[in-house]
Amino acid sequence: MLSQVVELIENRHVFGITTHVRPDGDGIGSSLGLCWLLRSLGKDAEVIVSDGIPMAYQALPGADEIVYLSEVNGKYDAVFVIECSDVSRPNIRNLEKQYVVNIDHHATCDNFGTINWIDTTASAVGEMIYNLCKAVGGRITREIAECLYLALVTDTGSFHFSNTTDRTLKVASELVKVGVKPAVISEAVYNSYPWSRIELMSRVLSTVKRDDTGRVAYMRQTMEMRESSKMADGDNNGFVNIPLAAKDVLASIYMREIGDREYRVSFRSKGSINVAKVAEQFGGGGHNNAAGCRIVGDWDESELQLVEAMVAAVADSNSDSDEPEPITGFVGTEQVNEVRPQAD
Ligand SMILES: [Mn+2]
Repeated sequence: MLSQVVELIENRHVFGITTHVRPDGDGIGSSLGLCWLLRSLGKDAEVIVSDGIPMAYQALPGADEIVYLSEVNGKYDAVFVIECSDVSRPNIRNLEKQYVVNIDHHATCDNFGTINWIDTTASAVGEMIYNLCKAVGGRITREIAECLYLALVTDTGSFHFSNTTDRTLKVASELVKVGVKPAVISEAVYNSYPWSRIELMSRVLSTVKRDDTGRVAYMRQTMEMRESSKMADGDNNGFVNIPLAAKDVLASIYMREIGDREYRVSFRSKGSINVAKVAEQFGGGGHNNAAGCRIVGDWDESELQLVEAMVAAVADSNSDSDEPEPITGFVGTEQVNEVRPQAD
């Protein structure tokens, strides 16, 4: 809990901070924000990850100092593990042998740390790091503010998901007061993709169809599409959400060919439609409105099974209530790593 984290920071000096592989804005923004906070308190801190971070986050203060490694040694007094369902998610060897501080806002998190601070009411870990800053008597510097703002804006879909609360907006307001320019951050996050994203998007969208009820949309991405568009990792983030922009579409399925007869599948939904249950039927998992799985087999046949399962899930939720609820959960930008553990 928070008081244990505060005490740990007061008593220890050399810290590592890490997050999950294929980090999202909350993972990277919160890690860097915490790093700047620890440094402002006179501590030694560095962010360590095992793989590259998306281009959109590379402009964050401190991103150029991130250390890439696959194994951690004993040089840290403690390692903060941000937004991870388990200790293997950062893909760093020997992490479990460290003094681990687990900080997350997901209910699905294992208590794998020596200290576990889980706050499921926080919109993002970024909001928790803000609270931590206040609790340790730190000052929100411009660097901390930019990192935490990015965490908030990405995890709340620019403040339009249902996880956005008055507290989220209050924290965002405080960060803007310190000098964050929301338009600059939004531009970096949402309007800085390479053209290959647009090319790939046009090809993927050319495959989109709806089932007979018109409520479930599904689309495909072949290996050839990805290769010919020279897509970099992350260029297809968020595609699965695009069909949800149609009023009548309540759920979306995005199948990506990743090998011979092998596909990675993302699911998104609106309101009370539970796509995690759909994903579980195929060995995957995730959240109510965002989930995923891997599937092996004939493409058409697999697609048919997925669509049928999704249509059933939509019918199930209709029996609960006649009116679709407003969009909830992580629908918007694709929060790849929000979907844990198997998705995307
Ligand atoms: Mn998050």
